[in-house]
Amino acid sequence: MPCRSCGAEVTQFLDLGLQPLANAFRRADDTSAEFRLRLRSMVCDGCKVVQLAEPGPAERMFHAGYPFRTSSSARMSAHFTATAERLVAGLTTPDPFVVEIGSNDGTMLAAIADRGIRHLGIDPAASMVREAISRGVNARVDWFDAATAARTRNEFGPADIIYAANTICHIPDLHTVFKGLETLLYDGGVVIFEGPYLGDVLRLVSFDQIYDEHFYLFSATAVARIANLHGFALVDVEHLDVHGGELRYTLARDGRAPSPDVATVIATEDREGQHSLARLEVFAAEVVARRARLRDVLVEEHRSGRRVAGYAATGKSTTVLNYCGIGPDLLPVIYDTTPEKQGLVTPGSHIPVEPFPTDFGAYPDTFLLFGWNHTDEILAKERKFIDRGGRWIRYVPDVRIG
Ligand code: DWN
Repeated sequence: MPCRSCGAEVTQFLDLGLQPLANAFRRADDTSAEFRLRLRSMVCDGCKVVQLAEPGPAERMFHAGYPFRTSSSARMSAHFTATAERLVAGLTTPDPFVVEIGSNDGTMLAAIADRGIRHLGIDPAASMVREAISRGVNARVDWFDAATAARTRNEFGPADIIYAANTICHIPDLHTVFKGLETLLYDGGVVIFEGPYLGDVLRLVSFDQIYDEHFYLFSATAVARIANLHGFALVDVEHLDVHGGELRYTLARDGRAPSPDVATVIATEDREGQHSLARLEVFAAEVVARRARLRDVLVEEHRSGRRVAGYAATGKSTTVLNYCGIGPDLLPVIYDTTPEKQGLVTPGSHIPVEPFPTDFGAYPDTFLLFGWNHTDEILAKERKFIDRGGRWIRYVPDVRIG
């Protein structure tokens, strides 16, 4: 099949089987059929981008009640406040305009709004747009595409910065995204976006980063090639230690010289053969082994009579639960802070999601840490559990219990 980004041939290297939509939490009594997508990871022979074989139904994935909120992590809230400060520092025109694609609950734009800078958040999740507006953010329910970009430019003028976090990799049709970027961006402006990094997924074997919403798994090599296809240049790249390892890409089309970091990261990716079938097939074999080890540890903990619960019903956990065949028999409950998920069951595996117990005595003996990308924040929060001898089952960067 052709690459969705450049049309060249793609090759499959991983098949996680039929998986439900990662954030399709549902009522326990909902017996309607669950949409399932065959999660197959491909690599493109042309632009090198890693992508899913087929996209999920966007309108079912990013609906009005989309349950993920950026502010569910204090660490991420701080990250986006710092990001806003970085963006503001880069503004040069007298009356700048900042656009965020996938603005979610307005965590990043709230800091821009506080400075009185013209801005617009665009997000298809109406519930999150309402939250953003309640924080004083100018946000609208919409998809970002060429038409939205044209309307936005007509209304506000060109954007100095177009920013997106964990959004561009969620959009299979990059052509309409780049047509929109081309239309909306001021000639001397920049596009800055960040998302899960292929290099970290391979290094950590964090296979749970692969799910319907993450249509692409970007790298500097792939983003540079995709940018060039659309008249942009990758002019900076920065590694971020958030969400399990991400890259932040800066694109421009004003002929500015790229940072040396771009060539450095691309050379590293080339040296590690990150886009080679040989390397990707090693990753696929490690995923199979990781599944077996995680199941073994969980079954053993269950057999020992110790009470086990999941920690954070992340989107990523849907892949772990369904690919590893973990259901309520092995994991009776997952605790999560998101009200929109509490009282529902997980996609496919149908494990109840509950608020964290207020009575510490109801805490389990062991947590299966689905929120591994927030480990520091979570361990600091759960000092009492740890001091009481509570154990953690982890599966990234390897399977261990302790
Ligand atoms: O790319 C995406 C990332 C940015 O966010 C989206 N496609 C969907 C989402 O992925 P995720 O759900 O895996 O994100 P997190 O931030 O790894 O997990 C969020 C979930 O974890 C929320 O339901 C809240 C929960 N959580 C918790 O219960 N206790 C999170 C923290 C930090 C906690 O202490």
